[in-house]
Amino acid sequence: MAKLFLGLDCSTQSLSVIVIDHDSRQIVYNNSLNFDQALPHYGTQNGTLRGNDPLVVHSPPLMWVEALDTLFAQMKKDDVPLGQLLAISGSGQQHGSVYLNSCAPVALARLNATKPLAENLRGVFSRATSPVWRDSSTGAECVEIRDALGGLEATAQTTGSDAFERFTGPQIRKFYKTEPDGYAKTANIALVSSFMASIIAGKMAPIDHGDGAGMNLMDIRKRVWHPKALKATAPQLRKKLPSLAPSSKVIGNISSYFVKRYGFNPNAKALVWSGDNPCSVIGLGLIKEGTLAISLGTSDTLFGYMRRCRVDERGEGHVFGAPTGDYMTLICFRNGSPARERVRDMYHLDWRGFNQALVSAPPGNCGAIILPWFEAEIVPRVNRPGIHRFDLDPNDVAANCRAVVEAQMMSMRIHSQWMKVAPKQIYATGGASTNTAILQIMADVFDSPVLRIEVAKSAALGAALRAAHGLLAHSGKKLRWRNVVAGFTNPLPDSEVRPNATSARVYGQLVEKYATREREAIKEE
Ligand code: ADP
Ligand code: XUL
Repeated sequence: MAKLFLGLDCSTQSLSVIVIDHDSRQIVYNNSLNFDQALPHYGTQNGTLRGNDPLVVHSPPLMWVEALDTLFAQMKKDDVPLGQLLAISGSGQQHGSVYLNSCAPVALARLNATKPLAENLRGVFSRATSPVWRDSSTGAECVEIRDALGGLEATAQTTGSDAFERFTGPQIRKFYKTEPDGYAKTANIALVSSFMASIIAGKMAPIDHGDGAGMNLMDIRKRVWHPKALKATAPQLRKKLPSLAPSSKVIGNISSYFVKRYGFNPNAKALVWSGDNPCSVIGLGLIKEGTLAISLGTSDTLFGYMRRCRVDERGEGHVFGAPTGDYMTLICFRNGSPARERVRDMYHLDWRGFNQALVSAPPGNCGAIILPWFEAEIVPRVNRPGIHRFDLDPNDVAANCRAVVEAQMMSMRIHSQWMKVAPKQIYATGGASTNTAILQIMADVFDSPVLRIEVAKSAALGAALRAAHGLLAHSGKKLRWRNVVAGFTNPLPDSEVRPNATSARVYGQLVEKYATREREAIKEE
């Protein structure tokens, strides 16, 4: 019989599912439900709710609950053999938090299969909406937590990251300060990942070491809640948080709700969920050092596996737990695709024209540089948006197109140096990774081959692979991660872009000039 495993991904805009047959190394089903389109009564735009304050970005947790029912109903209709599934795990957008009252554990344990999930769980929230990772309204709380933990470097050494606005600790602190009654009524605080895992398992689920590291609350080395961080965040917090666990942990059997309503295998195991980035590390096969992933999406992110915990003392990058039991790093750059689009549109080009412009200027752009901070930047921290040009004529179309991509790649190289990883290869993913001209600049700046890998669903795939690994570990069998991911995570054939030695030498020098200009611009801010 086929060995089937299910992975879910509750992301910002959609709930996705992948079913894999692990023995034959095949994806046998995948589907996705877009929140705005499928559940318009929640009134979200791109999965989120916006109010008057542009810094506040929330989502309704009941929407995620209803999405689960809707997607499973579709799977039943599509004749997915749910009765054969052996284990289920999932991935959630990181940092988002769900606030539950004291009724939640009982409601989860007694889900009534004759009623929809949303009806079962409508009354369990002590806060109707969940702050998510796009929220950046907790600047004051970040300062308070950072100060209480002894400054930027100490905060990063303790929790794996400096205090960031989107991280869960600062978000919890803001809730406690601005809505003390709501905070007092909160008996349990979950992450998106642990909330969804709780529904599947029918009981409050642990938070795993990967997603737990995105909270500014976990001791990154000991993998336990850090007492000083809890104290700096809000009173009585320890009581409201679940336990921490490795992401391979089996919580129990799937809730009977899903067995009765959709015909799931009653012995299917429900595993702990993790964050989307830790899951993507598995879904992309990043299980040893030497390969980095760069995702060129709405934001550009650089991430990879890390064997030993090494923290960025400058507080720009993050260290999370990896599902392998080791670590992963992640750096998030806000001026990604939108910045490339801004320059493209400035000169009235399409992507073809942009690429022609890119290749008609020489590598290194004769020393011309742009700092493309169209929006406030996360890395490096730049609070005031601004475009800075050096030795660059604003009317020179080719040089400006080339400058923005070179700037992004050089910035990634500079700000990932703390990781001390010279990549042997880079996996490029995300919407802009289809653009070979951009990948050539990436290869030359990093002096490393770049291979394309299909990113769609890497988080859900990673979750399904984790389910396969977790079930085996639970039954006392050891399967090497290499064998878990084999056959699922190969780069696209013939997608390799090799670095050009002459161009790489040019960037080796230009990167120094870029770093100096960047430092000066930040000082002047
Ligand atoms: P998200 O992070 O929202 O999932 P995607 O990974 O889907 O985003 O990437 C979307 C982005 O891909 C768009 O904003 C667009 O700028 C970029 N993109 C799509 N095609 C190209 C192309 N040929 N060249 C450069 N960028 C592209
Ligand atoms: C990582 C981050 C995002 C979210 C949503 O720190 O904020 O990548 O996990 O995808």
